[in-house]
Amino acid sequence: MSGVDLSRLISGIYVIADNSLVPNKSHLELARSALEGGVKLIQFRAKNLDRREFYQAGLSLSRLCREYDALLIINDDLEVALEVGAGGVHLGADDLAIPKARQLAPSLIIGRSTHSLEEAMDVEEAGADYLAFGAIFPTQTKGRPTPIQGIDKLREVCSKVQKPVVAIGGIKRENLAAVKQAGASAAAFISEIVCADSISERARELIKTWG
Ligand code: 3NM
Repeated sequence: MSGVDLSRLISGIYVIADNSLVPNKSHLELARSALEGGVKLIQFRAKNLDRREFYQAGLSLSRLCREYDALLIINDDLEVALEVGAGGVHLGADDLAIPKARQLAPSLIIGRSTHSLEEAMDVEEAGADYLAFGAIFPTQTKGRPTPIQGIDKLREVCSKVQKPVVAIGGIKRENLAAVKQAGASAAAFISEIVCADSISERARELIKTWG
């Protein structure tokens, strides 16, 4: 995406509002608490909603993120990202190819999940605005487990791609400093944030640890 300072937008603490581990909390509640804690980057991820529910929750999140001057990224669904006025879309390997996504939505920031150095380089070449690389550490959160990459692989990816790299998978307060030192632009969280007793307090701690 041209004319946008991606390294500023895709940086620091990247919260994935996904309530599959805490079904008693809504996506909106999760996002609001994270935003109150100072988070500026939210992804909306929901594998259990039908399209209408996904759209409606996305619209509420889009309004909320605007209030907090935060960037909203919609997982998987480019149409919903456009319809709700989100800032970006996050695609997986099974979703739209990046050139096609770019053609359909030139105004969106386009991110892509990657799980190897080769894939990360291909995705950059294909024109993604940022790439997520994982799983850095073991995680129980993702239904379909991805290979564990470790910090050394993360460092290698960060040194070989120019676009912002979002580290994902098993990231906690305790390992966040190592993730930053490896060169990641941002760190993405689900369980460490959504399972916290106080989400806003946890968000503040993570922001402080990131520095
Ligand atoms: N994607 P947690 S790992 C959604 O490797 C997701 O692509 C991953 O949750 C990948 O912070 C992951 O609780 C789960 O480990 C992230």
